[in-house]
Amino acid sequence: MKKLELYYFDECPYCQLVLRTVADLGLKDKVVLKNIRKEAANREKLMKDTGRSTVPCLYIDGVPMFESKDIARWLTDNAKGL
Ligand SMILES: N[C@@H](CCC(=O)N[C@@H](CS)C(=O)NCC(=O)O)C(=O)O
Repeated sequence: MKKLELYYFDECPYCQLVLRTVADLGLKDKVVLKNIRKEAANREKLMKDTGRSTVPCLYIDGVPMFESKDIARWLTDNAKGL
């Protein structure tokens, strides 16, 4: 089972696209949400790992993936095996 962590914040429309995809695919219990506005430590971790604070960012087994459309596509393609 893959470890999935989504770095996001609520007001970000690109994050909302990914969050909707997560919900639509029934993956809410499989994706750990890391709000970067509510938890400074989440933002710091994202910055430390990637040098960026851009969201959404999905960590897949510790490897960060940026770009909402790429993330949504990956989730859709892999949902059955998660
Ligand atoms: N093309 C990107 C756009 C992501 C984006 O612009 N995110 C904004 C928030 S809505 C952001 O994180 N801006 C701050 C930054 O890039 O440091 C995607 O679709 O994921």
